[in-house]
Amino acid sequence: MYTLLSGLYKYMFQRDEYCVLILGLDNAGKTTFLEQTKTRFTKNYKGMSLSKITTTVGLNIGTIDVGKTRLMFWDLGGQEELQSLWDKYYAESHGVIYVIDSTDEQRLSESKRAFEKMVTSEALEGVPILVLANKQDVETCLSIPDIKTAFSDCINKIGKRDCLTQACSALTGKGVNEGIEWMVKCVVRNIHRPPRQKDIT
Ligand SMILES: Nc1nc2c(ncn2[C@@H]2O[C@H](COP(=O)(O)OP(=O)(O)OP(=O)(O)O)[C@@H](O)[C@H]2O)c(=O)[nH]1
Ligand SMILES: [Mg+2]
Repeated sequence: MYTLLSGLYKYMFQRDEYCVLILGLDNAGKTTFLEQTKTRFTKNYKGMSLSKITTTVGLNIGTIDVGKTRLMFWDLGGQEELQSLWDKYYAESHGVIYVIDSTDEQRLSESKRAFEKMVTSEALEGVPILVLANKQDVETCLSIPDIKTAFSDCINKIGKRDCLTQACSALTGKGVNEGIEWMVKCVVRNIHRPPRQKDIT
């Protein structure tokens, strides 16, 4: 009887909550992506104008609900001196969204190094990673095959986990819904990192 009632309570009043980190070099478009995501997944959300977003010093937090799943985002600053703070959040996270600026060929190898360091961290073992090839609205940007080639020697390091590279424009919203829906599916089925349970408010 207790199990039945507690199951009913959970079904009615609780939501599974997952923490998702948004990482990548400064200027990649992480905060723009977060704002675009909140706008798309939250009814009547009136966020800041995307053109007013400035570099993140510290972190931005955002939450969206997709059905009975709640994603809590931590968007961390990507500047070099802030990257050393990323790993403080790894143990708590259920998923990572790694944002690449597809218009910045010069910094692609720097982005790859930061990605490699992140992906080989033990605290993130098995955690799904969504790689966003951002700024695809810019005509001259690198294509998905270009980016996959540049990151090809990371493949072994990714190991056995869900990983998807998605073309995206945080500015126009292209690829945002697809990326988020993929992440929801992955975190929900990842039995190694159980969700936090939160009462619906
Ligand atoms: N064309 C284009 N510009 C974008 C896109 N996403 C972000 N930007 C621009 O890129 C710049 C940096 O965006 P942010 O969202 O602040 O980048 P960030 O990754 O959060 O940077 P940090 O907070 O410094 O780590 C801004 O001028 C954005 O308008 C995109 O999809 N297309
Ligand atoms: Mg930012």
